Amino acid sequence: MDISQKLIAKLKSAKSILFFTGAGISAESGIDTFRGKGGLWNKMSAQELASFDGFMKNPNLVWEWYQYRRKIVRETEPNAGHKVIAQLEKHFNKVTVVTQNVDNLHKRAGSSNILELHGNIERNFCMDCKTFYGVENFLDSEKAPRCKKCGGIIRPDVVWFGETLPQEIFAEAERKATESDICFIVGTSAVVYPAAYIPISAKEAGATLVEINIEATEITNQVDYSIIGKAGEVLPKLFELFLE
Ligand code: BJW
Ligand code: ZN
Repeated sequence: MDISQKLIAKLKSAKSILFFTGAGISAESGIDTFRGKGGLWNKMSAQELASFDGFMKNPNLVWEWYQYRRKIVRETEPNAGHKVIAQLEKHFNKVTVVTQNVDNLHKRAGSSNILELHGNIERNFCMDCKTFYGVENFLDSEKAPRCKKCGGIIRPDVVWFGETLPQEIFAEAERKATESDICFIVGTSAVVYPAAYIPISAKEAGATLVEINIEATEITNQVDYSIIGKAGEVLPKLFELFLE
């Protein structure tokens, strides 16, 4: 891998690093991405499974799909990519992870500053009284469960199409982006907004953008460095200097 000396020098002087991650960083853990080869949206309908209208039309089908994905997430482990990002907290003043993923793998890898833009698959909430429920409450529920307090329908705490992102988390992510010296864009197609504004905000505030992906994406022509390769291989190689 040819990583220019200029990037290495930038890394050495960086104080604040931001990782903007997507489904591709978890691909090597065995979790399907949404788009591209083998992507979930190639075989399933985003409208039916990841929208509020889809859920209201058929809550049991959507619930079943999330239960299936939760089972996969529980059986997987963070990979080398997640782990390197977590280890970097020892070497840089500020490391922030802004993730579109709902799989909790950054947390399980040990990262401590994580901003989840699209929620977390391990949480649910009652649509009526907003009580939160962890996944452990419904391990065997094949149908969308009802709230123990008010009888309302319980849904996964994730952000579906057409829904607003958690406003405070998004604002904090924007703040961290504008404070960052380097922003790594890892394993995301960068087509889903407003999440995809995060690296753009970082760039506008002067950060160096580095993309790590197995192929070129919507954002490649705006980055300073594009590294084509798997996150679980590129990240350990790129940071080996700092991890020794
Ligand atoms: C590897 C690798 C390896 C593989 N190593 N790389 C402006 C224009 C047009 C539309 C819109 C717009 N603004 C808003 C919209 C609508 C919409 C949107 O953006 N649509 C576009 C798709 C066109 N946005 C929304 O609806 C958002 N809300 C919103 O805008 O609210 C305001 C509003 C309110 C009311 C009315 C209108 C607006 C909400 C978006 C929510 C997205 N939700 C999902 C599901 C989450 C829950 C769940 O998991 O079930 O989030 S969809 C899905 O996409 C998921 C992801 O977080 C998100 C992003 O995907 P990601 O992570 O980039 O994955 P992929 O699969 O796309 O890419 C994987 C990449 O990895 C690829 O590039 C591979 O090459 C790479 N890769 N292996 C490195 N080993
Ligand atoms: Zn309730």
